[in-house]
Amino acid sequence: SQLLAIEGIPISSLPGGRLESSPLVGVIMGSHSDLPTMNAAVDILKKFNVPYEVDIVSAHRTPDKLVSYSRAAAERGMRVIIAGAGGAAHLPGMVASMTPLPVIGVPVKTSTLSGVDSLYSIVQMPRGIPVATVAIGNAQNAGLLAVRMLCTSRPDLRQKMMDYQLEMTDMVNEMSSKLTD
Ligand code: RP5
Repeated sequence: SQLLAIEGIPISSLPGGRLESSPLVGVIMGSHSDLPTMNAAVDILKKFNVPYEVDIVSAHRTPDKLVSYSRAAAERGMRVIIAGAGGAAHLPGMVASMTPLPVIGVPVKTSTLSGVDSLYSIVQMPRGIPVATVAIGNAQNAGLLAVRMLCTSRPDLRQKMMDYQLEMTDMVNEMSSKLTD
């Protein structure tokens, strides 16, 4: 397997990284520089105990890997792919063109155009090839959307999602009650 390092850590040794035998969700990104953004999706998958893998797949720098990864994903047992990219962000759309699985695109914020370039690249897909696009930099929502997709056939996950939503409600109510104290 490919040994990619992120700040000296091989990606294969990241929690839930390439060692996971049957990941349900693939979290991929165009560059190691996207990892700080994409970690929020990984955190959600960990919280919901969903098997996942993380990898770097660049539409431009590793085009052959893009093809092999996308074509193999469904047969490997994956159910959802989360793809983050910045700038000329072709990764999510190209993956979606080569797999029947749902693809969630995360537009990564860029320094030159603040991620508007990434957003437009990802959201403006042609008819026939959908990519579910989250807000700029919002990989947390990508993770949550992936879990919700899995919820359609997993009542246990659905329950966890409802608990998560209740937790948020409780948190807001608590903040609100502090304001009126
Ligand atoms: C895209 O180009 C990546 O997804 C990244 O967001 C952006 C910049 O990549 P680096 O130059 O930081 O590797 O392909």
